[in-house]
Amino acid sequence: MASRSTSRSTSEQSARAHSSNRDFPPMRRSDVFISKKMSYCLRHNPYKYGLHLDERGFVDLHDFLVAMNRVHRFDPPLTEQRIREIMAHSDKQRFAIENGKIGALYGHSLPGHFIRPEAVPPDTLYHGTAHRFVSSIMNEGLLPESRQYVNLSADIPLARQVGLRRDAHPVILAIDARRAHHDGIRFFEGGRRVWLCEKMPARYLTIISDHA
Ligand code: HQG
Repeated sequence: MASRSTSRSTSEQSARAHSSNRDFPPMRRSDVFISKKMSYCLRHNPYKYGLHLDERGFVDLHDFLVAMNRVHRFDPPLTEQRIREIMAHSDKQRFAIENGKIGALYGHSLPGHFIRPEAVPPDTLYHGTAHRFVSSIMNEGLLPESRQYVNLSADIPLARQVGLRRDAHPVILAIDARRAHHDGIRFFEGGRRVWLCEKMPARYLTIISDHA
């Protein structure tokens, strides 16, 4: 009896000690949650994290992890391994880790233009958008709006996914990238499936899917 009573009292003490160390059990955040925080930091507001991006939009990975954990108090802490898992599971290549640095590959709204590798595009690219923007786009072309670059998709499913963010029945535009490139418009890599350009005049655009 005595030993059972001692044993129970020890486990109760241990449970109390545990609960006083941590009010809530650690919550493993979803890939999407972490990816959105990473995008916010690396595309839009590194200053909130006390970080400065280089001319390519990259920052030291160790500094990035320290800052992300400080601001968001991730528990368990965000690690390079978790970021690599998120990147590997993603449908889009939003981020890259190179030479101990991390950066977003597209989508920046910070002033200026981060340097992206210039490359020859495929013959046709795509852009998914909302019906309400189409007349303006067909007049003035695709503009970067709040981003550094216009975002183009390498395939129709991705363009549809992008357009669905703004319209349940998005309009898909095809871009004659071959002719645009031939005419001197510069294209930049935005990671797997994403291409970037500074603007895309309307003469290279064709509406290929419009379920209005
Ligand atoms: C539209 C997400 C009127 C354009 C997505 C778009 C993408 C015009 C909106 C990435 C226009 C800008 C970027 C003009 C362009 N008149 N509207 N002349 N020119 N527009 O969000 O391309 O998932 O800045 O059609 O998936 O939609 O976060 O660009 O509708 O890949 O990684 O102006 O952001 O990536 O919207 O999306 P956005 P976007 P993540």
